[in-house]
Amino acid sequence: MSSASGQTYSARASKHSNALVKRLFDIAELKKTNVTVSADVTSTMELLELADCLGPHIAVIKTHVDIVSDFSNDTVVGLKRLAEKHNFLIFEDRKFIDIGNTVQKQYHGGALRISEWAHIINCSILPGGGIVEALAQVASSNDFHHGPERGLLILAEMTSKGSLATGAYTTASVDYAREYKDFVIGFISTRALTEVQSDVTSATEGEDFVVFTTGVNLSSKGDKLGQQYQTPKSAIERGADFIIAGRGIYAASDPVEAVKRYQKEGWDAYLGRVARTE
Ligand code: 5BU
Repeated sequence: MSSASGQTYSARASKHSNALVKRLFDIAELKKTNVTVSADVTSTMELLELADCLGPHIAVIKTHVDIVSDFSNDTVVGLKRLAEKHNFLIFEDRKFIDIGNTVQKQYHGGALRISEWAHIINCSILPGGGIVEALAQVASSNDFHHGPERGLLILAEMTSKGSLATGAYTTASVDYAREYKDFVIGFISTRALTEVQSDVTSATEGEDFVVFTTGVNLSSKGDKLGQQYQTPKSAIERGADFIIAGRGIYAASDPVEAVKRYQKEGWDAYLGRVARTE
């Protein structure tokens, strides 16, 4: 596990050079939560209701706005208002995966205008480093200074059965993160990756990429379409800094009671990890 993983969120915030990561760690520490809820609901009303009732217990809301059937400016205005009210960040799980010229248009244009409201986005590095460069150009463009602070997570591993995001692909994800470390804030992965051995790059002093782990569920081992789950505790012990849970929270009979359980289990596991490293 990386040395950063053993430190508190506030220690990491105080040393980190990226303003968005500082803010993320500050939110975690202030609200005592490392939960990202994956709000995979299909209407604006459901999305905003979830964001409002779960807001006090989460650090980040993860969206798939392309599944929201009535997506409009109201969706964005509502989400931004609730992000301010409850102090959480917005992560659009769009998984960009195309040539640079196309992803630039997908990131800042179209019906979704993701760069105007999402703090965090993610991409696969299957197309090569050009995708990261292209997204970074949009994020730093003068045209978008009115938007939020922005950062990218590289999709380094996937939780679905038979995933091909392994081995050389995962190692290349770490290489690209290091190459574009001003814009890449971390990884979507099932574990900490800083000790991945690469022939191309090596960790720099104080390297601190944030690990978001999907496929987290307290009561299920997986679904019928290949999703594979681990518990919040296991995810944090393997190096997750933020646990991402969807159906385990929003499909529970009482989502607020559920998010509190994920919050407690995730936070206790984080405290345990930090205590073991002291
Ligand atoms: P679930 O309901 O907790 O299974 O939802 C998981 C969410 O995380 C869902 O939005 C997926 O699109 C997302 N996800 C994932 O499950 N596994 C991955 O490897 C990646 C994303 Br990347």
